[in-house]
Amino acid sequence: NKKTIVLDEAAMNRALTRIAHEIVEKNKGGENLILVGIKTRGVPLATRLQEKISKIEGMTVPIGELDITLYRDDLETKSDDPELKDTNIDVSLDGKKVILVDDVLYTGRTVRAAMDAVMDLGRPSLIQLGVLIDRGHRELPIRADYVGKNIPTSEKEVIVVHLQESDEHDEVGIYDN
Ligand code: 3GP
Ligand code: 5GP
Ligand code: MG
Repeated sequence: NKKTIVLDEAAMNRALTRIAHEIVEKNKGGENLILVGIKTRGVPLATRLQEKISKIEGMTVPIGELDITLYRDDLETKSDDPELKDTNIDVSLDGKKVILVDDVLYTGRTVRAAMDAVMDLGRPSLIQLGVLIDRGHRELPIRADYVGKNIPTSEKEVIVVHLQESDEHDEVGIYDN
């Protein structure tokens, strides 16, 4: 179980700065945006993007949270449908541009569940997706609009995402199991 570091703190920060710029470029500013982080590590990433957009555009884009989990402990198995456990979104999504934020995009099933949850809450004008890492192996026709880094993994490899907020330092690594 060898580890290869693919993003260090500086590289992660640059990637998130770029994504913040891409978000405001694509959406012509920060108006009507809401960043929705998928728990757990999508939430601090959404907060960092909020801060960066605030520096770029001088406005605070609202943030929401979705808790979507697999109903099993075995993370190696990816065939179960993730389900919505909890929602924390205070603002109306009607007419909003919803930007889902997650750490790793893999099969796409979590994002599918997140889109269902968002659509149940209101009628957004559009939904976009930003992820820190796209590790491939999609099982649904889902892609990210904003990607920190594409890391083509084997099915056996696992991406480990450490964030300052939860893990004391910023680092993304690949572990081969
Ligand atoms: P996160 O909640 O901080 O995003 O899914 C629960 C946690 O397990 C996730 O953390 C994720 O980092 C980690 N994890 C590692 N490998 C996998 C995997 O293959 N599938 C899922 N669903 N989570 C994984
Ligand atoms: P998907 O539903 O696309 O298969 O998986 C996405 C979710 O599972 C993300 O929320 C992510 O946290 C987690 N995930 C899937 N694969 C990995 C991985 O290799 N590393 C980490 N850290 N998380 C993963
Ligand atoms: Mg996640």
